[in-house]
Amino acid sequence: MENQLTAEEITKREMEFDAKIAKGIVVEPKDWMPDRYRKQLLRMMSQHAHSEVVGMLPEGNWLTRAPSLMRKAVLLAKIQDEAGHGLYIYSAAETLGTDRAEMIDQLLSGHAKYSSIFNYPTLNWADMGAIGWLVDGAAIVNQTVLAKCSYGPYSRAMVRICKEENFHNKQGYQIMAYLMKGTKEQQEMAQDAMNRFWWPSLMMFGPHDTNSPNSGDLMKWKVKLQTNDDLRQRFIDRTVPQAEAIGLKIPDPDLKWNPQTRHYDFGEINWEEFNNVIKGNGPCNRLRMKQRRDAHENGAWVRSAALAYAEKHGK
Ligand code: FAQ
Repeated sequence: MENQLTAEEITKREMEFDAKIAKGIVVEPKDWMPDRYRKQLLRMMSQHAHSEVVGMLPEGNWLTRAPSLMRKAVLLAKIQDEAGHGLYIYSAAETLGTDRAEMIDQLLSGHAKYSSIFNYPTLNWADMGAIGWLVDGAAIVNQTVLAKCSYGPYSRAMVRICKEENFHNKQGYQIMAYLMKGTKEQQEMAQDAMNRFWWPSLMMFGPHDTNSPNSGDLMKWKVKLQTNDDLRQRFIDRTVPQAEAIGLKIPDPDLKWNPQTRHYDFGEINWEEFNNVIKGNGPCNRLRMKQRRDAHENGAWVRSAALAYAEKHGK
């Protein structure tokens, strides 16, 4: 820890640390690291883990109303995967010295963030397609890069998570493609889901680079290898042709292929909406927190039974 070292020693260690990062050497839990690196990682990893867990709620809303047994089984498997992702990331975050219970307390007391996207309602079955395709699609674009980040436990968790997110992404796209081959009502349902989830999916990548206070540290230390805007662009470039292939329209009048840059130009995100959602005033923030707190209280007996079992069997 830094407080046991003199200022000179800290400077020397920080220079060694920066040189190690520059060489692409992966940082492991027992290695020395600057306090700020540890804090930034914890902030990002805890919000990521909370996102996976809160992210189960909008899809959980449709478990009892899936249109067939096969769709229900697939959705259930996907939601269980998200719970697993939360656990991998909480475990990886614990290697930085913060207990999982503490991170969960921060979430339940409203002090920790989770992704803005999960504060939007899921109003029709096509929303399950839009979440798998767009939300998991955005998560993959971000996480494929995070799988190469400088912190070993986080990068290794991302490798497995990305494999599972790929399956989620394909099942979501398949739901949308299936609906687009269906009746006029089904096509309208898919387009409605697209209209509501497109812009919030772009917001998942965070503020513009010029308004992103954490990017400087994170890029310097190779936690982030690409900026918020670069990843957002990459997501748009890969998603627009997928939408076109099944006949869905992107709800952005300014969206246009730019032959010079070889990227899509697109309209401005509603940052006022984004800021409101991350401040807790989105359409479902209060509901999500209530659902999470209720689930935590209702699960108390499971945690105490598991603890009693572990104590009895010396685990
Ligand atoms: N929502 O300085 P930056 C998933 C906050 S997983 C809420 O740019 P940073 C799987 C940010 O925390 C989705 N808050 O921040 C799934 C910071 O506030 P703070 C989650 C946001 O860290 C699918 C402030 O704004 N993925 O979907 C958001 O450099 C389906 C300033 O921002 C990850 O978490 C936002 N969208 O970049 C599950 C990936 N954007 O903390 C279920 C890991 C920004 O200083 C179903 N995280 N903020 O108070 C990251 O890559 C980064 O943390 C960013 C933000 C890109 C999210």
